[in-house]
Amino acid sequence: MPSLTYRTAGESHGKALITLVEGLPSGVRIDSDFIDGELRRRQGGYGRGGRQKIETDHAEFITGVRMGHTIGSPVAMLIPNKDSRLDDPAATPPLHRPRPGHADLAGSVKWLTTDCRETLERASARETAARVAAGALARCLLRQFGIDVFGFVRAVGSAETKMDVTPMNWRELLKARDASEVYCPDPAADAAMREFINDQKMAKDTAGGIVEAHVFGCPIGIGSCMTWDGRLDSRIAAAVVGIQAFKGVEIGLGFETARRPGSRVHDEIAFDPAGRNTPALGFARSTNNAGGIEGGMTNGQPVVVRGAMKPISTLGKPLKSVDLNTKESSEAGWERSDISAISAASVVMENVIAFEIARAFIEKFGGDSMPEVRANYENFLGAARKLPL
Ligand code: EPS
Repeated sequence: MPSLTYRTAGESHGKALITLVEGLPSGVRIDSDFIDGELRRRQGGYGRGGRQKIETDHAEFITGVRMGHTIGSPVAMLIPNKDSRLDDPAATPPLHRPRPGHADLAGSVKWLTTDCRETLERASARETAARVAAGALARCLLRQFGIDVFGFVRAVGSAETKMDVTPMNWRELLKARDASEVYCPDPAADAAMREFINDQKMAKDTAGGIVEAHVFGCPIGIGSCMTWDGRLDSRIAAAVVGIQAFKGVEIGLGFETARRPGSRVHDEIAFDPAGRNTPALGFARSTNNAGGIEGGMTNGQPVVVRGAMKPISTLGKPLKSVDLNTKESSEAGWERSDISAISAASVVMENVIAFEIARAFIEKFGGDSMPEVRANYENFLGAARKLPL
């Protein structure tokens, strides 16, 4: 059984972004409104630059879908770039002064050019639209098994929400998040975050932040402790730190686990027969410090992930740099950019995590068609409920 995978292609100001998803079973109903809704959310947020006023991202299905559902063949999606001008040298002039923090310097040297544009066009976070399309497509499958993902902005600069997210309150929080320009469901924190972003704008500076995602409804046992790259936490960490500008990832209590004794870290196990028919099979925890993953496998509790995004590296008041042609000291180049893309980053993280969940789900329950996947899923849960066999 081939695993579920995706690749992307496309430059920021090229013709289009492309996503190729392989390994989906036939019979996944495509919810185009949902996928485009996620693309629209990725375009939004407080502190974005001018580009998002130009684009109206939409994923066009080129292959793999017939009459609104997958047919088992590779799925290619195309997101056209309206601001397409890569072959026009006047509209995309060379950039010789690398921005500290961006891919400009390392990429130019690596590909033996002094024009940073050759690298920045692909390094740009515009590519995350293609990843969101992949994740949102995977969610069309996950939602058929009651698996949902909720992402939001936890912190921007010193502004942070202490809000608890639970299986009971997340749908309410989702409404509050969608009413917030920063994508933070806590109105007081939302105001403080906007203020921090405004301050950076005034100072011609930029802002990063911390985003958080919760995955609800995962059955026990997806992922594996048997191989390092089969561990779900290892894959999630790679997917999150693989997002442009992400510098750190935490699962559950994360780095805080290192500061506490074991008795204040590990989540005690109870059994509640009333929960026997849920994906957690009745195994209950009063805390979820593990963030839903033990031994690289889901344990039936929500999967909880945080990612740290550094501030955007294009500064209105540029940092010192060096001209790659003359080697003389100079200010870094400036390109149209965002003051903060943290809200968009929450959408990207939520969707790349969803894809990793779907990949592990398909590894455990995969089949050629959705009825086969459904049968495998029900069969496993039925056997697990009967333990000891
Ligand atoms: C982005 C598109 C880009 C940037 C940003 C994210 O558009 P443009 O370069 O045309 O203004 O706004 O990219 C970066 C942060 C970056 O470092 O390149 C998008 O669609 O998300």
